[in-house]
Formats: sequence, C-alpha cells, structure tokens
Amino acid sequence: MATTNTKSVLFVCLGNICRSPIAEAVFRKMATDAGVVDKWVIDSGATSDWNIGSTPDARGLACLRKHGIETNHRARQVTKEDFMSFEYILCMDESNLSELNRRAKLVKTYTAKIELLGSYDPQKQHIIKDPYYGSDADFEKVYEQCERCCKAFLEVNS
Ligand code: WE7
Repeated sequence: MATTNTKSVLFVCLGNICRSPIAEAVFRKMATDAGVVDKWVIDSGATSDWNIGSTPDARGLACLRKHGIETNHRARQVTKEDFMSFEYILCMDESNLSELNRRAKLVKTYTAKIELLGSYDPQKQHIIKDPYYGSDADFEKVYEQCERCCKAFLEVNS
C-alpha cells in the first residue's frame, strides 16, 4: 500500500478575510521556502457565513504584499467535513476556539486537533486579535504573530 505522509492545516477566524488568510499565506510561503509545500494541504476558513466568496481585506493584502506575499484566497465557511479531513484546525482567539469546539461535537467522530495558532508563539502571545476595526499597525502585528507561530508550527511538524 502506498504510504501517504500528507499533512494538513486549516487556519480559521471569524470572517476569513483578515487574520486567517494572512496565516494561510504566511504558512504557504514558509512551506514553499522550506521545500515542503507539496507535503501539505493548506487552507483557511471562517466560523461565520458573512463574507463567503470575498477577497481578503485590502489592509491585509497590502500588509502581505509589503512582505512579498500574494494570495488568491476567497473566503469560505468551515464545514463538517473539515473536522474530518484536516489534521490541524488553528484559530485566532477564544471565541473562534469555543465556536469550533461546539461545532466539532456535532460531528460524530472528528479527528482534527483544534488549537489556538498563538499556542505556538515562542513569545507566548496566545491571542491573535481581530484587526477589523483596527489600523494598519494592527494588521502588521497580526502578520508578525502569524510569522512567529507558523515558523514554530512548521518546525514541530518537520
Ligand atoms: C467582522 C470582523 C472581521 C467583526 N471580519 N467582519 Cl459585521 C460581521 C458580523 C458577523 C460576522 C462577520 Cl465576519 C462580520 C464582518 C469581518 N474580522 N470582525 N466583524 C467584529 C469585530 C468586533 C465586534 C463585532 C464584530 C462583528
């Protein structure tokens, strides 16, 4: 039997237009630079159905571009299947976490490990705050948190 060592991670926030598309794009860039992107399924999603089909927030896109990263992501909502198909579901704050845990219980036998992305932060900033009503500086802070956490997450999965 052919063995598969595909790993998978789904990044999640409220609307899938600010934080989780940044995390997804940062992680894809790091996995690409490390030469392991083919080993990974990488995606992001929302707990809400508010922005389905939307492109990421323009401030987030500008922040990514400043760091040499592009994304073509369109917002989607987390599905029941995600709790079975993804090994890791990494979210941004306690509200995301409780919503994901609540939905996971509705899936009979879910297998995903549901965690805060911030739990990987060497600087121990466990919450990645919603920058929606914030400034460019708040998006930059989200970017930096995602960078530290994705690096640590990739290292423990290498
Ligand atoms: C956000 C948001 C974010 C807040 N991205 N939206 Cl107005 C609304 C209502 C339900 C779901 C979504 Cl997603 C949205 C639009 C998109 N990052 N953050 N809204 C937000 C922030 C603080 C207090 C309340 C809300 C809705």
